[in-house]
Amino acid sequence: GGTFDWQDPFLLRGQLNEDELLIMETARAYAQEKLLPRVIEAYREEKTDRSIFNEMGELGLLGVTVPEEYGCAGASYVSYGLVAREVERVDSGYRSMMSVQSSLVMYPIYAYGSEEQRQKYLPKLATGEFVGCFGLTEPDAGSDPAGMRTRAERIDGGYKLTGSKMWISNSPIADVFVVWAKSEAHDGAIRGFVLEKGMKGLSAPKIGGKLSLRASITGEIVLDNVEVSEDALLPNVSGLKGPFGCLNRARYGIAWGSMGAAEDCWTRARQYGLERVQFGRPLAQTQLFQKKLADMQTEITLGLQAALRVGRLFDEGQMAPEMISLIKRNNCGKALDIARQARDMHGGNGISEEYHVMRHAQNLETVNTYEGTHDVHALILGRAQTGLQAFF
Ligand code: TGC
Ligand code: FAD
Repeated sequence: GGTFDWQDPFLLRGQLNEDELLIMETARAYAQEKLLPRVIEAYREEKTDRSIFNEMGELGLLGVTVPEEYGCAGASYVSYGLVAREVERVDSGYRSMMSVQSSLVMYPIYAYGSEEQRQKYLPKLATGEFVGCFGLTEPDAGSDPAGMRTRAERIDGGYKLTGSKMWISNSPIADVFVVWAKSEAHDGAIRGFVLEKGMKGLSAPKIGGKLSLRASITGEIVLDNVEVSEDALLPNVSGLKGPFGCLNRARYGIAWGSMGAAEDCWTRARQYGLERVQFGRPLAQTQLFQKKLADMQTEITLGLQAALRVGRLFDEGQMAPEMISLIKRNNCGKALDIARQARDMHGGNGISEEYHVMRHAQNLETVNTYEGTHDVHALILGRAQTGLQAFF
């Protein structure tokens, strides 16, 4: 017979190999010991701590799937997912900082870059000496990135970039900018460019007033006739499949990460219910409270098992993007529901920063929206099963 572990009903731990367990424990210890103690103030003050990149880099938590020859761990996609889960157990914004660096900056430089670009950027992005950002979204092109206006014009020896990007994680503190633009020299195809802080005409003003993801800095990218040489172009990809190849990886990580945030909400709600007494008994001894806990446990167990399955397929080279849409959409939507429930189960205390659940709920509003909204992923899955395009 088996034993039932309420926190790990399907014995997920037992499905991980030694390397995966080690990287998970490293990430968990770092997140709980170093990130958790500073998150309340970072969120309240809307302050992003740049040194988090250096700390994560030191532990090998940046670009974990990139090969060792570039200073990275060369680990599995399951390992990457486990890191995302542990970091987002503390805060979705911290996971954002990590996943943009890993999946949206290091991955495209590795997968689409020249050997010189790899050597120049990857080791420093791996240690956190460089911070990266990824510019796809624009003020008038979010769900529909094909509608972007940013242009690369051919000039002598290179390109001139013009346009603006909106809602870009890490951009105000970034050293390296992976930017997507329609390139006139390539028949208007979308191409990737690697820009560097300090280039003439390049700026990245911070977007203030966010009521979600406040520990992660977000900005614009303004390209005012930025001139770059030929070696800024990512040579080995053309078209939307370039940025989408990066998004597949980030979305996969978010499917794991959102479950980490949900687990934190669930276990905090359970603990609160055991301690809080009303009507002469613990809240956790009421049927409604237990039903909510059972629903949370069920959705988290299923969501994590699904993420692990897709991670294994990823590592076997069997990943299809629709699988990722399925788990990104499901896990983010369920995590948001769980965070809102946990907030409610804490009563008035639930709105206070010291109980953490309201912060998770606010963060998950962003997580459910970025990297393809909940509804955009429904349309991707709808198209895949009907063959009918419903976007436009
Ligand atoms: P569509 O016609 O479907 O495809 C155009 C080309 O792209 C290829 N493709 C993919 N390739 C690899 N992986 C995928 N997932 C792919 N999806 C599409 C496709 O094969 C085609 O290639 P080709 O060679 O035939 O040209 O494109 P569409 O314009 O109809 O797109 C529709 C839609 C809605 C699915 C898509 O545009 C979409 O996913 N929209 C959502 C946009 C989005 O996710 N933006 C994210 C911005 S980055 C971000 O949010 C970072 S936050 C991170 C953080 O802080 O953690
Ligand atoms: P819209 O596309 O305008 O969508 C608005 C609403 O309309 C949504 O509910 C959507 O589901 C719905 N909708 C859209 N199209 C359809 C349709 N065809 N049918 C039915 N409903 C539809 N982007 C980057 O490039 N890099 C980053 O680092 C980055 N970081 C971000 C960080 C934060 C904090 C936030 C909030 C966003 C970030 N984004 C980033 C942008 C993010 O990817 C976009 O916000 C997201 O893709 C949605 O685009 P939009 O905001 O333009 O919304």
